[in-house]
Amino acid sequence: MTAESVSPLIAALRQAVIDGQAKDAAALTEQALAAGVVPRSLVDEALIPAMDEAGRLFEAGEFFVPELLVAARALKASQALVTPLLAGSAAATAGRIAIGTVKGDMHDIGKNLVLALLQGGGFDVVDLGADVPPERFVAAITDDGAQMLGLSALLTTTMLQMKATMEALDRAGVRGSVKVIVGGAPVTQRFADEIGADGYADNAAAAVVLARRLLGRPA
Ligand code: B1M
Repeated sequence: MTAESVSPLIAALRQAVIDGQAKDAAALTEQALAAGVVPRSLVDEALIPAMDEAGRLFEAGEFFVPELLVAARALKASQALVTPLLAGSAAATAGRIAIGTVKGDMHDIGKNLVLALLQGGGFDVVDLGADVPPERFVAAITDDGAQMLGLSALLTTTMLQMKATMEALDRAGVRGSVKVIVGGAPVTQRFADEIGADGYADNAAAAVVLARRLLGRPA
């Protein structure tokens, strides 16, 4: 298969996600994978651009929450097929990381991508899910043995919960025993510095590099 023959598949997958056609998205993902498309390019060239376009349509008043929800469902139908391939078969020896989207925030697509690539990078990853309260992040250290926490936020309102989580770690006396990385569309390096996080990554691949560096693992 040539690049010319697979690009219509990628374009069709992108459109199926925007249109919220979950069955089509799954079928096109299978076809693209069978045609030899690298799983990571499906994410970078179809899934992320599709959600960007859905967000643009939402901002333009052409999409409303129901359209975003069906687009997210279609994306997840594709993501379910791609994620195991992203995760690969690397042995989980690089360290234990607990990751979640902060309290009040239901966006979990980006968090799930970060999780998949961390797993692919050999980390043992505990998925805390979405809408995770600060106390649950604390418990991930005391009960689950996490050496690193990953906090994701997609809303300018909920990113403040990252600060609340840092404060909860301080109060519980566990801040010194864990590294904290943060990310998500509204989050910046400057914000990460302000709240005292150990690191910020603006995409999933960068999060893996950052986690390796902070946990002292070879790049
Ligand atoms: Co909402 N939403 N949403 N939404 N949504 C945004 C985020 C928004 C920008 C849309 C817009 O207005 N253009 C806007 C936020 C505005 C703001 O705060 N500035 C918004 C809004 C307003 C809302 C609601 C308030 C809408 C409403 O109800 N009126 C509501 C809030 C609900 C809540 O959380 N309490 C809401 C709801 C939803 C849905 C549930 C419908 C759905 C989410 C479904 C789901 O996730 N299960 C949804 C969606 C899909 C979006 C958009 C369209 C797409 C988000 C996404 O998945 N992107 C989004 C617009 C946009 O971003 N273009 C939007 C793809 C994903 C791969 O990217 O998550 O950025 P992202 O992750 C990247 C990086 O950021 C980074 O790596 C990832 C991969 O490279 N990263 C990390 C992420 N986490 C990281 C952690 C790390 C490191 C890197 O370390 C730990």
